[in-house]
Amino acid sequence: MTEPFKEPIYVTRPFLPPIEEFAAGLKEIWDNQWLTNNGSVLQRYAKQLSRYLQTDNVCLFNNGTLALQLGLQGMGITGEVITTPFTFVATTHALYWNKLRPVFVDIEPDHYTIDPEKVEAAITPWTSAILAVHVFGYPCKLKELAQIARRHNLKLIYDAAHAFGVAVEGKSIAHYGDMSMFSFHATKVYHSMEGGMLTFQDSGLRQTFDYLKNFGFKSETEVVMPGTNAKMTEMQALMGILVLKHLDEVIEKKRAIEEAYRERLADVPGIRFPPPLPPSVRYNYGYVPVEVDENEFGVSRDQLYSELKKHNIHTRRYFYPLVPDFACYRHVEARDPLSVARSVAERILCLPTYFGLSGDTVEAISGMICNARGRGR
Ligand code: T4K
Repeated sequence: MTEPFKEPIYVTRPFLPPIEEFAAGLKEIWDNQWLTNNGSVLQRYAKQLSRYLQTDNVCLFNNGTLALQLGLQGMGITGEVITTPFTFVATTHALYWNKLRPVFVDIEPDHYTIDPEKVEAAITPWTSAILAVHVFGYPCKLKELAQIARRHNLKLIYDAAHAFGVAVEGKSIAHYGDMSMFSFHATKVYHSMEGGMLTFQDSGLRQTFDYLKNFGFKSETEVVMPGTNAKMTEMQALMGILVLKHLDEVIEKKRAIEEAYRERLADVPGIRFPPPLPPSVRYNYGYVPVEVDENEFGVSRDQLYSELKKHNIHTRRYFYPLVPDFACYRHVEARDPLSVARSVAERILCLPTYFGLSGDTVEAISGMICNARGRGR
């Protein structure tokens, strides 16, 4: 039996820029004596993101969850929202905090994004929006969803928490749909420690989002709406600026890691990788999800997860359980059996991938996966 790793191997580790770069930025913040509330570093950061994404319609927040929650509020979404059960629970929480009713429909089996046919079948007179997720950074069925939204006069909102750096047909994924939310949490391929961003088509929304994240203040003496505090700090913005400088290297490293896993595990019965994305997609390689088929692999996904854990390899079962199976959402009436999502949630396992992960470690993890095969029989 192979020895466990001495240090834990996590599913991800944040990319950290050289500490000297961060220290130099801190000096500026110290000199300014300005830590938050739309400081100069944040303003510079917002401009850089606008340039990177080729849109002026960018609004920064202190995390992705509040960005999405306030985005839905600012857009005035009401009633029912058709959404995916195969996501991080924050997607649904953002609906809940707006008193919106989630209508869960199934996903497609290749890249786990919401199934457009199921979306169309679930529309009622109370539906006002579709909230789809580019899960693992895999683009949703963009054209089909846009057509459905247009046909039924619905807002199309993307939870793009995993999708910073992804582009489709030469355009950043931020340009699709009416609004997209990106998470800049430390665990993401691109991050600002904590952080979130909305991008949107209607530039009239900018003012509302700015009010909502700053208590609704219009001026020192005027509050125009019941906002909250969701402002990004100067230190978050500094980290965001520095990580952006290194993003291409980070993505390239993670691309090589995914390729190594795919090559090494290609012929292992019972381990399935999602099919390669079409050439029109520039991917960010944020996650390496595989499906474990117990019948072919000989041990279940959960057994493999535990076996790897014994070796100090901490894979994650993103996204299991499905959101509608959490206690706080079990009361939501199901209009769809969610059979694909249920089957994927039982089989999915995200393998470690991060900038500092060596090729030797990827090889060792793959070897341990191969060794685990059939052990449960
Ligand atoms: N929508 C979607 C689809 C999302 O996936 C998310 C967040 C959101 C919305 C909300 O966006 P934010 O409000 O978070 O901006 C993690 C993240 O906390 C969460 O941001 C992310 N999705 C989710 C998929 O993953 P956990 O509970 O798995 O995190 P945690 O703390 O277990 O971290 C995972 C591993 O990363 C750890 O085992 C070790 C490593 N790690 C983590 C941190 C924080 C580090 O090495 N260093 C670190 O600083 O949720």
